[in-house]
Amino acid sequence: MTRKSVLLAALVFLLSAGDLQAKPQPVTAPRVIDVMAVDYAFAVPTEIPAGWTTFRLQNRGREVHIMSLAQLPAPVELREIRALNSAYVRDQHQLKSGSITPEQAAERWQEMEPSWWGDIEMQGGVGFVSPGQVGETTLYLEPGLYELTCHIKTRDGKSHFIMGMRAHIRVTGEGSATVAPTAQAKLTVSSDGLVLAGELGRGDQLVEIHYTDSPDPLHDVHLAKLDGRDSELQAAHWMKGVQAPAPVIFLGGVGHLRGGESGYFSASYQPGHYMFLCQQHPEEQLVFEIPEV
Ligand SMILES: [Cu+2]
Repeated sequence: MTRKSVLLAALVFLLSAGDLQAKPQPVTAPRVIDVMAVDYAFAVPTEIPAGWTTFRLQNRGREVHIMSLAQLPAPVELREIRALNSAYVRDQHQLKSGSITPEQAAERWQEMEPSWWGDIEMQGGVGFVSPGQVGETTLYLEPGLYELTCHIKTRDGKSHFIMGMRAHIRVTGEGSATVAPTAQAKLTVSSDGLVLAGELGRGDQLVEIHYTDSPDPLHDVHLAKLDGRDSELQAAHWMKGVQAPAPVIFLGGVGHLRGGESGYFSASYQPGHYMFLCQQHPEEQLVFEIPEV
């Protein structure tokens, strides 16, 4: 190549690079990630791109499930969290079988609790989903390592987490830009309770769940289809133990997010009564009716 052609090639490269930079990045709807929940495991992809993401959780099991999502602090490696989970599960099995005492289990946890344990951040997730139902929750994901867990208890009182309902997803920095979906209604969650703005009608509806800053930051939102007079009381009571079976049909929701953040979830509404409620504060309930017309 002559000096002139090298310069020309460099000029073409610079022009095309400039051209690339000037092009607006395509913006897409949230990416849909299918998650299968069975008794007692999650089937999920191991790696997904960052951005607005819809988790579509199909409950193919016979017990209700939840998909809580937590972001692990940056230095934590996958093998580290897996080893910690395995050691904890081993101790819980030994505790159940009576081969160690609750004091010994607590002592072992104290010894292995890593310094970063308190830095784990809850990042929403899909609320309670009853068998045969699908929960669809849309969240914004930053790159990092995430843990998915279910903390429902079996009919004989064992945690689904212990039984194997835990998985990890690495969220990478690649992929096209995504935008948040447009919701039909907004549910604001604060220490004052749940406030719904907008009308919900029949059919598929998307609700924005917005968490405000709160002195007690642990809130979550779940949607239940009510059936019968006492079912709202039964659902609120069930929240204290979250042991299968559930007294109502759960249709998903949005797990805890930081103050100021929103997640979205869709459900198909039929005429009848529904309730939004918080597991952490079962007294926070919002009952509403979807009319026939
Ligand atoms: Cu479960």
